[in-house]
Amino acid sequence: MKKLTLFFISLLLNFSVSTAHEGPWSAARPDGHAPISVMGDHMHAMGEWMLSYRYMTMEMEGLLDGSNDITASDANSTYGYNKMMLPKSMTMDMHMFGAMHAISDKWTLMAMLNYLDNEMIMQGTSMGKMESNGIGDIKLAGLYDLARWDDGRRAHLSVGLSAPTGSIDEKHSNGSFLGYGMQLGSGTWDFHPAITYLGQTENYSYGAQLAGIIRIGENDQGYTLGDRFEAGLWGARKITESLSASLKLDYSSQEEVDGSHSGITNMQKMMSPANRPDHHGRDITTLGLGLNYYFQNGGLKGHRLAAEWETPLDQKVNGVQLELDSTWTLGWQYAW
Ligand SMILES: [Cu+2]
Repeated sequence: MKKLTLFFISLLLNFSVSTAHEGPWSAARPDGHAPISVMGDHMHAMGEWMLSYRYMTMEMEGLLDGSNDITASDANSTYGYNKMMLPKSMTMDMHMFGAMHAISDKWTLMAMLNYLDNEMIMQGTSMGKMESNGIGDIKLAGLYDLARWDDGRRAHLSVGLSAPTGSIDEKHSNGSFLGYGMQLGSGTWDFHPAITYLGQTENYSYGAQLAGIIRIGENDQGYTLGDRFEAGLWGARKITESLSASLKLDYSSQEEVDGSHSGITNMQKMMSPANRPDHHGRDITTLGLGLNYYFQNGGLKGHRLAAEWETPLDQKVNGVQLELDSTWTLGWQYAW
């Protein structure tokens, strides 16, 4: 792992000595798209369509109090939580379907629909698994071209809105409501602004994106998920005409939940942090290593496959929460 990280870092350092790009930014290369975990990274030329599918799986295990590892016994003695009811691990799987269409060279429209599948294992085996699955919040966005320079750089703005199509009424098999992290949507209409900057040279590319999620109002259950801010920075090296490798650094910060789910009882709140609004949201910095493959010839010409693995460099949670271990994103994209 250490060797691989050094390899990617040396690739990025090499960047400064590589030759300058001739002509404008181009999507027709493997790193013409950002690492697969980045959303809304690119625009299309007028009339183009793109379909995409991403599978994202997030693994969480062990408890954190702020940025410190703690045991279930620590959480019991500090916060009075029921040891058996504390979460032990969680897997969040997401199937993400996307479509893009450029109605002009200035505007690309984007639609995204997610299907989520969550599973949480508790410390005590008697409770069984907590599970939830179903569609998430549908998101529509418009990407607006801000600038394109002749030397391979460009920038665009994104304005998006998600609708509360994901359920916030998910329950455990015993009939009690599941905690905030196991619900499938935010329950609110959310505004998603973002700004993206991209650049290319002959063999390298890089990008930066600032993005936010701003919740509008309060949902039907009387709470609002925390607003979110994210800053991503990545670089990629074109290895062949079809393959590129990438390195990404990402920082995100999400606030705690405001209000309280009307179906979650005070007893539930006392037993587990998963049911407490103030024990949600975190600051996290991750490192991502990825590969993009772009089919240039044959029957699959124009198709893209990509994989990215992300792991935290640093994380600080609000209150007591599960620790994020790693995230894998696998994706397919096809534009015509
Ligand atoms: Cu696209």
